Amino acid sequence: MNLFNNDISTNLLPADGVVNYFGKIMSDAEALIFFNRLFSTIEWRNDEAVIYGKHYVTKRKVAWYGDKPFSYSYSNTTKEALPWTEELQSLKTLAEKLSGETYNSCLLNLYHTGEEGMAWHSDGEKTLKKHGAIASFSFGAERKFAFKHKKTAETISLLLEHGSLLIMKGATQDYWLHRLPPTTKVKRPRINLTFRTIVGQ
Ligand SMILES: O=C(O)CCC(=O)C(=O)O
Ligand SMILES: [Mn+2]
Repeated sequence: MNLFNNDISTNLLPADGVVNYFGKIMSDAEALIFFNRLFSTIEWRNDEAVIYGKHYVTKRKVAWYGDKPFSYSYSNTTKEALPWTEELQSLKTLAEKLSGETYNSCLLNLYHTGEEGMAWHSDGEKTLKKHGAIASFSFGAERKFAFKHKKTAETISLLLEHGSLLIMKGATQDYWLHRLPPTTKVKRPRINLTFRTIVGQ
């Protein structure tokens, strides 16, 4: 467990990728303003997936924004990016400044309670820049986040705090899965934003 590691230069992964946790990068009050604005201004939709021909609708809500109306396909569904809002534009600029990388799109998730989470996956879609950085902001309820190595099954966990930033880069998506485990302990909502780079559109 790596719950309290808050040194941004430390790679949380032992090998095969780079994950830096910046911790809280703004005050709790500022993070609450972002949470409230994102909650009310983002066009939240229930996520849909087609798995083995069966149509699923998740309780978790999602949204997809970007520089252009990029298409994003996963689990056999396609979404078209909406234009940046003021808050997304300023968070994109902040992520670019802190990480030294650029991003052109953002996937957002709204988890109403701890019972909503996200299963093991990696963000290695062909439409994403290979080995491009992913910048992940968290607002609202603090949740555990975990990485699992695809070959060794080694697991690394940390807490994603209100107003925090996590960067995943290099070969991380090739070798590691990540998930947001569900928990009955958390009763409050959380918003997550992952800034990404779409290529070839
Ligand atoms: O909610 C999170 O912290 C992670 C979300 C995630 O992994 C994703 O959107 O691909
Ligand atoms: Mn992901």
